[in-house]
Amino acid sequence: MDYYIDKVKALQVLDSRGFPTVATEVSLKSGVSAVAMVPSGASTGEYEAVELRDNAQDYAGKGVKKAVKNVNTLIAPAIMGKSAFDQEKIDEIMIKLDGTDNKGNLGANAILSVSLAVAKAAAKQLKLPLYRYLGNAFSNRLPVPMMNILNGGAHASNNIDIQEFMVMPVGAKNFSEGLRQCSEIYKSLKDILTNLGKSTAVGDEGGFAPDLESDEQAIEIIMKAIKKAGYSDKNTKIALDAAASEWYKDGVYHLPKRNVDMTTEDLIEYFEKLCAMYPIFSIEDPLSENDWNGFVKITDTLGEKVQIVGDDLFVTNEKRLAAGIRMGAGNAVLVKVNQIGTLTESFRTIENAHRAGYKTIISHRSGETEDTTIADIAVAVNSGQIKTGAPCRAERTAKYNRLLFIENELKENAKFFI
Ligand code: 2PG
Ligand code: MG
Repeated sequence: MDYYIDKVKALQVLDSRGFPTVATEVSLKSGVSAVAMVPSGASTGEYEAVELRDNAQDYAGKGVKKAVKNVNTLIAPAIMGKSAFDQEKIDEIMIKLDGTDNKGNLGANAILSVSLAVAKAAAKQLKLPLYRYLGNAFSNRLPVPMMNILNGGAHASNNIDIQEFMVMPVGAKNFSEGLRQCSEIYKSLKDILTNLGKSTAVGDEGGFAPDLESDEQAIEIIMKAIKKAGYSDKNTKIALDAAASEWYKDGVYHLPKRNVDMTTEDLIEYFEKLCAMYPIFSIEDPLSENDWNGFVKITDTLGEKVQIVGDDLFVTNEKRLAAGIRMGAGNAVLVKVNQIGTLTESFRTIENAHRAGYKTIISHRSGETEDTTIADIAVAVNSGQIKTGAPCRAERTAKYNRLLFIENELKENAKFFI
């Protein structure tokens, strides 16, 4: 049959940090083929699926030749001749072939590259855009960007502890206007930093990474940038990713750049204070992936007004999300397909989140490629939010530009809300 998988070929390519990653091309009997590339994190969660690295001489141990070989010699024969429309079955075959809970044998990078490429090839075979193939007739909602414009933490070598400071154009009338709003704010932030004599060098996701007096000053400056660009706290909200797992050791939070120790309670108080001072819509990983009780507490305290997002906490994992839902930890989940390693499992997590009233934010990694699959996923599942970096690096704008194309295609059917 035309839609049977005929060829699976992986190779090592580069991500936006110059590190190797896996790219896989899946070809069908019809001659249709599609390529998918896998992203890679820096502040990775402890419970993420395994990203298989060679630990050999080249690329300082970061090569992915083993993962590439696993695709070409183990996964390829196992899925050859299968229908590309059988996404769940193909993902299941790879999960079984790997045989571990964390994809440690074949590598989540190997498995994901195939999982995504199969879906893309299937969509192409049907001559459907990927968001329509993965979604349905009502997948018409463009996501509100959570645009990272100032970086700290593990993503930058400045003195800021919070990893990501983002703006959200909640008052924009459509996606393209929202994107314009964020880009204008990004530009005015650059001007303000330049006038202050601060560095406008950027971090891994393209946000500026200046040295500042405090994390609060970062928000102050962003508020000024919002105003300078002609917007206000009514139409533009702030989102933070504290990435607090990076600070946590033996029950204490050590903020390395400010060199202060904090307890769970101190941190909750700190975020309460920030939320009282600034228009904060969302806080991601305000506490560690191992601080479940802290997550429950902060959700109790702030969750009515603020989106509390689990990234390292949930790692796009159905089981961890289920535990969070039971306990009332967080009210939203960050979805990163490479944290779990297949499309099927990612969609299951998204579905369960929506069913429990949790919001979903489809997200890039700090190490990215030109692959735009996450833009299509965001529309497919009507997620309403996407996190994909600053508008100054092509691996990030690739996703925004893909969304502009989708918006253009959907015309008056395109919706835009969280
Ligand atoms: C995060 C991500 C993406 P990384 O913590 O949310 O912004 O960073 O890919 O380094 O885990
Ligand atoms: Mg995060």
